[in-house]
Amino acid sequence: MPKRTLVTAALPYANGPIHIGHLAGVYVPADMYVRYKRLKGEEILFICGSDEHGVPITISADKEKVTPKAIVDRYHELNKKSFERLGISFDYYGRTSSEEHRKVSQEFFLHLLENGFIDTKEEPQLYDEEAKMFLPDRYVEGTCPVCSNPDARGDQCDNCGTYLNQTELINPRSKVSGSKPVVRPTKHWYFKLSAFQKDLENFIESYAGKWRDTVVQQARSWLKSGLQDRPITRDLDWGVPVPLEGAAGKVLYVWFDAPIGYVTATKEHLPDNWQYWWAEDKDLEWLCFLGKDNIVFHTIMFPAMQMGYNKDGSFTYRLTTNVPANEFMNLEGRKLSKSRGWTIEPHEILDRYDADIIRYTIACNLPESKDSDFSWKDLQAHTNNELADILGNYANRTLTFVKNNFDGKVPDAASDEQYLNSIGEAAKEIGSLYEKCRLREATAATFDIIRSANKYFNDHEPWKLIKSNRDDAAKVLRTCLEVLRAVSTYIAPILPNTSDRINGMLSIPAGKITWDNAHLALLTGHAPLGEIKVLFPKLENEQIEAELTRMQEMATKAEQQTAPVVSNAKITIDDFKKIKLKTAKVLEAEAVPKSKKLLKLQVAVGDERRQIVAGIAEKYTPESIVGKTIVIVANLESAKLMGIESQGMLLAVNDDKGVVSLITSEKESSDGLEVR
Ligand code: B3M
Ligand code: ZN
Repeated sequence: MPKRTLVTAALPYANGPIHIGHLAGVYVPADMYVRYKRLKGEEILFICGSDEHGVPITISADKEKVTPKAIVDRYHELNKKSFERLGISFDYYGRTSSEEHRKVSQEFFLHLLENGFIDTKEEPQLYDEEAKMFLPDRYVEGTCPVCSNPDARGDQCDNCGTYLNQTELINPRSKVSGSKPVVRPTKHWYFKLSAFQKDLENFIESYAGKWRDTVVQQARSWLKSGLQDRPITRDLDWGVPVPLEGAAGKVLYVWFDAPIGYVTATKEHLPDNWQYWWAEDKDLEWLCFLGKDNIVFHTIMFPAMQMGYNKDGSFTYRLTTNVPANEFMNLEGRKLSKSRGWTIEPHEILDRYDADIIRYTIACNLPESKDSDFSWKDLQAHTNNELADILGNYANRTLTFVKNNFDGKVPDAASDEQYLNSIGEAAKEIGSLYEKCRLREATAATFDIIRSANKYFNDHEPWKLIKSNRDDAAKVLRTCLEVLRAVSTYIAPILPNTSDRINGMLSIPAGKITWDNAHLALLTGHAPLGEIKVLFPKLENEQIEAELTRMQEMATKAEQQTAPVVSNAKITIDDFKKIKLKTAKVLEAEAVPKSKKLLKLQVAVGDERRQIVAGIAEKYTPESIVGKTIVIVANLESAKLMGIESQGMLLAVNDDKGVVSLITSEKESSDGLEVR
C-alpha cells in the first residue's frame, strides 16, 4: 500500500470560540504540515471536529439556562466557520454529539470490556443533597490540598497543576447549589490503565529521540509515577450513555470518547474505507497535533485504550507515530485567559485582517520548543516589513516591470537555470524541516528565498539592462517570474490565499505544480499575465493602537464582571493581608507614545524606585500627577503594557462613565507606608 499519513488536530471543545492560542498550538501548524504533504503529492487525511461532551459544556448550559445541545450547536458552527475562513483545510470536521459517534464509542467500550480491561468499582464521591446529584469533576470546588488555592476544581488545581481526586478537596462546595456536598459511594466503570504499564513504556521508548523531547519527557514522567486504573464514567445526562443495564444516568467520561472522535470522523467521511486510515500498517503514519496539556491523553490514555482493543486481534488499530505537541502562546506578554478577557478570537478579527497575516504571524512565533508570544506590534512588523516589503514588493516590482516593458506578457527568453536550481535546493531543505515538524524554521527559510529573489532583481539591475540589452533584461525578468511562481508554491502551506492570488496574477491555474517541480521553468513565453494587485497594504499605527485599546477594554470589562462575585464572597483578614498596598510618590510621568490611555510613571516607594504603567492618560496629564502620593499594589507580579514593564498597579476609581480618579493620600503622608 502507498505511504500515507493521517493527521489529526485536537478536537476543540464546542464550549466557546477558539482563540489565537489554539491556532498557534494546534491548527496552524497542523494545516501547514498537511498542505506541505499534499504539495509533495502524498496521500493525506486531515481530521478534526468539535469535542461536544464534558462538564465545562454542561456548566455553560446551566449558566445560560439552555440545553447543552444549544451550546454545542452554536460553537460548533462558529468554530467550523472560523477554521474555514482561516484556510484550515480539514478533509472532515465532525462532532462528538453525532449518532455515529455514540455507536463507535459504545462499541469501543464494550470491546474493551470483553477483552477484560474494564472493571466496576464503588468509590466515595461527592453528592449534593440539595440538588440531588453526584457532582462530577468541575461541579465541585474547594481548597487545594497541595497549595491551599481556595478555588481548586474537582479534577485539577489550576494554581499548582496537581490532578486531584474530588474527595481530596478541603472544604468542598457544590457549584450547583453552593452547599457543602456529602460523601457517598457510587458505582463507576474503570479502565485498567495499570495493565499497560510495560507496553506503554516500550511504546514511548521506541520513539525516544524521534519525538519532541518535551513529549517523551512528559509521557515518561507519567509512567514513572506508576499508572493507576481510571474511572471512565460519570454521573451526568450529557455524553455517550454507558451501554449496559444498570447504568442509567451514567455516561462515558469525555476524555474516553473524545479521541475516539478521530475514528468516528473518519468513518463518517469514508464509511467504506475508514480502515485504510486506521488499521495498523507500516506505511501508515498518524500524527496528532495538539497543545501540551493534551499530551498525556494521546501518548498514554488513548494508546492504552487502543492496545486493549487490539488484544483479541479482531482489528488492530494504528497507534500514533508522532505527537508534535506545542507549548503555549501568550498574548502581549500575559497568559491568555478567556475569563480575564485577555484573548483574541479569530471570528472577531477576521473581518479586519486577512487570514494570511494572522497565519504568518503565528507561523513566525510557533511555540514549538518554548512558550511564545503574540503581540499586535509584532503582527504589524511582520506584515509591513516582511509580507509587504519582501514578498509583496518582490511580486509587485517583477510584475510591474513586465507590464511596463514587456507588454504584460511572459518574456520569451531562457531563464537562469543555475539560480532556479539553487532555489530548488533551498526548497528541499525547507521540505526536510516540514518533515521534522520544525515549521517555524521552515517559515523563516521560505522568506530567505524571497529575500534572495529581491537581491537577484537588484543585482541584475533590469532597469538599466532594458536600455542597454533588451534580451538580457528579458532573461532576468523571465527568471524573476519563474521564481515568483515557485515562491507561490513554497508559501502555500503558510499563506494559502496569497499563493492563489499570486497564481492569479501569473495567470496559472492552481494545483498543477508540486513542491518538487516548482523550481523548474514552467511558464509559457508570450503568455499574458493577469491584473496586478497589491498583496499586503501596510498596517498603520492607529490601527494597531486601536487593537491594543480594545484589548485593554475587554480586560477591564471582564474584571468588572467578575468583581461582584468577589465582593459577595467574604474573605478572611489573612486573605486581605496577602495584598500589600503602599503609598507611593509620583516622581516623573510621561505619556506612552502612540497610546491615548497610558502614562508611564516613576514612583518612589520608600527607598525603592518603581516604574508603573497606568491607564489614566485620558484624565490626567503627566504634569498634573507629578508630586501626588498615590496608593499602589506593591506585591503584584510585574507585567508588560505595550512592551513597557509595569512593576505594580495604582488604585483608582472608575465611575460609571468610565472616568478615572486616583486614590491619593493626604499631602503630608510620605511614600512607602503600608495602607491597611
Ligand atoms: N477537547 C481538550 C482541549 O480542547 C480536548 C481535546 C480533545 S482531543 C481528542 O484542550
Ligand atoms: Zn494547588
